[in-house]
Amino acid sequence: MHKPILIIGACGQIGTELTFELRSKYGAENVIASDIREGGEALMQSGPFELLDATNYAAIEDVVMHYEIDEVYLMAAMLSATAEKFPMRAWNLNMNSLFNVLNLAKEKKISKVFWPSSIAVFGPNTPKQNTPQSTVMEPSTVYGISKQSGERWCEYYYKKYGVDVRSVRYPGLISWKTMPGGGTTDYAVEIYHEALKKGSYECFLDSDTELPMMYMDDAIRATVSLMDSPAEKIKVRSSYNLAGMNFTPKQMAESIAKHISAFKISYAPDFRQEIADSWPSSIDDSAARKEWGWEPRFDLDQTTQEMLKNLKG
Ligand code: AKB
Repeated sequence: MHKPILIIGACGQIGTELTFELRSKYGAENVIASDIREGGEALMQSGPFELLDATNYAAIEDVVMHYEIDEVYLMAAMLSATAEKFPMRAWNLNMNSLFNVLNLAKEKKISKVFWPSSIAVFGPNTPKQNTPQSTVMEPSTVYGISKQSGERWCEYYYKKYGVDVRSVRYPGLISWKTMPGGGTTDYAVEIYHEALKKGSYECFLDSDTELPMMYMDDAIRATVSLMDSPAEKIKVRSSYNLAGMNFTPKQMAESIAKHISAFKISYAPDFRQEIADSWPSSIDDSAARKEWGWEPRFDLDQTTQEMLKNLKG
């Protein structure tokens, strides 16, 4: 039997689907979902849930001791667009929550940690195409600075204290079960909802802004596979580059128009354009492929098909 798992930030876009996947793999009772607020009905009814503030060390420790938690997935974070509006709140949430979990592992109260990083660790001076695993980073957003710092701390805790922490740099994630909130790549989810509702979408990024993206099924499979891999295979203890597909809003609109022929897209770039312009267009994920066998399955057209089918219901 698998030892109990705690998911912090279980009601968000990734947390929701991760909770469902881990519950089906390890049994609902072995996966404790937690968040600062309650989530959707399906999630709340699928197994144990605790209200939990990721910045409160004592509260997390209580839950860990009570359920004899062995692994923590820390999914709570403030994303790029919101973090630009509330820099200190973003820094406090993104960093303190990470320290709380790393310190629990350092004190041997848990034995494994998953913490997500992001393509936001890269900045305007990073090579844009096929961005290498190790390269110039210099992130220019609050969120990116917190993720890059987090990566340094993960590696430090691994080297100094032997903490088994694992991480991937998620690209923009596309999913239908739970909406994303406060990200720069959110357009790639909103567009499907609006296409079905109104047949049109006004995009907050320019037509030719190419970004790395991934369908949620691939992201969850990558996460579970990294956590399942034997420790000696995990050579990167900051965070692994992870790639799915790359496309522009224009290409996404063309993919949707294959199903909804009258679909129209217009462009009204806002402050999020500058964030997107500072990020890579494509990612080299050869380290993840070589070291723990990562391989994406979904391309843009397959993603469009899945999104439209599931959102139609
Ligand atoms: C965001 O847009 O902030 C996130 C991310 C790329 O980490 N989706």
